Amino acid sequence: MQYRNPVIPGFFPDPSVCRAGDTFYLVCSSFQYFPGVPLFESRDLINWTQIGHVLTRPSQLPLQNTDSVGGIYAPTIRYHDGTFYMVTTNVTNGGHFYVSTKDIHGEWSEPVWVSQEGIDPSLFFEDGRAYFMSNGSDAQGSCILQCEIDIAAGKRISETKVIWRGTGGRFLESPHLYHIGKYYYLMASEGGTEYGHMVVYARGESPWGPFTAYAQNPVLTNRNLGGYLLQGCGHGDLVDDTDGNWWMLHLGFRQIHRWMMFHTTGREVCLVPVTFGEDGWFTAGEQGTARLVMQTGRIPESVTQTQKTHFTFADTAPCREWVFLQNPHAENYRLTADCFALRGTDVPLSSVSDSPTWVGIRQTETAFSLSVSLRISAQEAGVSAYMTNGQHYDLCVRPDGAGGYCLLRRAQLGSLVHEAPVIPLPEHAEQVTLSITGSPVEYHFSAAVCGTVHDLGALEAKYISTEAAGNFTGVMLALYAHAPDGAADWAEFSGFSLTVQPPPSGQCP
Ligand code: 6LW
Repeated sequence: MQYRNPVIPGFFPDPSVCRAGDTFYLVCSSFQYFPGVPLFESRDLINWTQIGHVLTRPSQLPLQNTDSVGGIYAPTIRYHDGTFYMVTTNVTNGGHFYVSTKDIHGEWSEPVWVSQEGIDPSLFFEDGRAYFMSNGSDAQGSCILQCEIDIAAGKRISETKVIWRGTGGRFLESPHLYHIGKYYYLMASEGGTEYGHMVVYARGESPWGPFTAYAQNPVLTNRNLGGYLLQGCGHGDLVDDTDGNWWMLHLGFRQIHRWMMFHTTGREVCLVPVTFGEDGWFTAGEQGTARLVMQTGRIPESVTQTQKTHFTFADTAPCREWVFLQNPHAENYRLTADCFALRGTDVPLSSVSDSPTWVGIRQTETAFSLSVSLRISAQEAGVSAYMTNGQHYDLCVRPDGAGGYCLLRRAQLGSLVHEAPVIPLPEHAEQVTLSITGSPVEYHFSAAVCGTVHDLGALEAKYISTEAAGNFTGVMLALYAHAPDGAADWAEFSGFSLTVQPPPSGQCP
């Protein structure tokens, strides 16, 4: 059969995967968003359902002063002895920690903090021991660090040692250790999470090494596939299925055009088969690359890959698809299946020192159409194609300062803020329907009020891309309210409709 990459589209970076019986579980990094660490479930590795988040309470997820390169970095999920563990780093507030649960559909524990340098912590369990690794550096350069911990107490019980120095690529990160057959395999990434990204590995006969690098590293990279839409492939984790086949879940992103090196939909989750040779070395993907369309004989023809393409308030949920910036102020949200009511505060969208009234859903494809009705209220309220606090395109209604209201389109591109067009609304206007239509290269804005449709023009996608913003996240389609003078009013959004159009697989280069 054939399947399409990404298997999870949209901003879901740094995947880690485990299997419990015949079910796979996957987690991703989440940076400044609350709740944190999206959690997915799958039976076949190509259809993933988001079952919630791992970090659902502010006590697990302090996000004060967190921006789009802060907060929650790459997590690892492992299943050991009936318990799930998720370990990650809150780079802004606290460092490495892990949480655990016996009920994957329930709540997770309070965090247990572990002090060790670096990012990208991982766990490896064997013979009653728990090994904790992360990336790090010393006088000789980048390295993978490992110590043994008492998992119940969260205490380090051995000294931290350097176990590998990688193959010389920059940003050695995302270590994971596996014991498969005769060898311990240490897999990691190098090259950075952009166009030079790659997966490398080494093997040894003990969890402490010494490790010998695979001679054909990198085992997976798209860095030499110029003009190919899927780029940045790296940061992977291995899992075996119940037939004994090995797979790698890894991140990749899709350029907006084959000759435009920009991406807006974030780092996404891809899947490639992994094959062990008789010599015990493994290969991954199609000759070491990940493709938008993969052929495999390992998944039965009876399994079909599906993708959710239509989203409404009724078939999505706050804290599942819908997330907040930093730790939200709950008193400013009334979210139901019919209506999202938001009460603005004086915290603007550009803030990183506090949480604005903002609720967003991922843009999972470059081609989409969104519309929502807004009941006009005494504050600014609208929709935003939001990459970071400094890079967003907004379509909103706000008081004009003379007792009326105006409709406007805003581009915030770093310190450049452009508000145009600004269209006065009729005095009796109560309701406006706001629309954004996305194509790979632009966002087009329009609004309908009192029977008139206003075309507010288009803005280029590349200016709010990750390459322009310099962030680790992807575009969120958000509803927001802002009351600069602190007016306490409710902006009511209803009739939300978001339809995304995956590219036809035949058109993938
Ligand atoms: C993550 C690191 C990386 O922790 O980017 O792609 C960092 N790899 O491994 C942030 O996502």
